[in-house]
Amino acid sequence: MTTPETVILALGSNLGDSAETLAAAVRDIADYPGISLTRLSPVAQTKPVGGPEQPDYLNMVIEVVTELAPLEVLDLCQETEVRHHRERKERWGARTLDVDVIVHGNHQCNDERLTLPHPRAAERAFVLEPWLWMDPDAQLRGRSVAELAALAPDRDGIRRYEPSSSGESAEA
Ligand code: A4P
Ligand code: MG
Repeated sequence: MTTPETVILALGSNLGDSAETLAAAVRDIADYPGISLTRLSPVAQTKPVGGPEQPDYLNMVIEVVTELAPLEVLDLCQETEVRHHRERKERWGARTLDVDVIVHGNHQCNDERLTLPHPRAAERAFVLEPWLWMDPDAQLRGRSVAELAALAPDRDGIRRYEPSSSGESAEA
């Protein structure tokens, strides 16, 4: 155990009932021993970045405060993915749940299991936009998340998730 750190986690889902999966995953993480959930973002509906053709994602970020070490936080992210039936078939493929560690305090890490800060977060609006909605003053690698989000190539593919209007049947 060390001093408490502020940790940003990014959640994504594009298989199954993604809205329910995200809500349940946030509850699971908040219930985990040693974790205090401090903030959570609205949910974003996002166009897929990379990988094969696949459905839109729902993405969100949460802020937790914890004394758990970075690799312990990664373990809890991966346990949460498994609990929600994550299967790893292809990189960047569709998934019921992805939980990534974006930052863990000021830790920098290049372990074979964990890179911190997350190596692709700074260029991904599907992480940056919800983070900004949650915390307009957020910083990543010494730059404002607002500035990074404005530059992200996928920024036009992000909108607030509106449960009542996003179902396929609503498009008929
Ligand atoms: N790993 C290393 N560092 C980290 C970290 N900071 N957080 C390792 C989490 N995991 C980290 O991840 C692969 C390996 O990364 C793990 O074994 C872990 O030890 P994975 O979750 O098994 O596979 P993945 O998610 O398919 O790969 P990757 O490279 O992490 O993908 P990304 O970069 O997370 O991208 N488009 C939209 N709109 N929304 C999305 O959520 N997600 C992806 C996945 C692509 N396109 C997307 C979305
Ligand atoms: Mg991942």
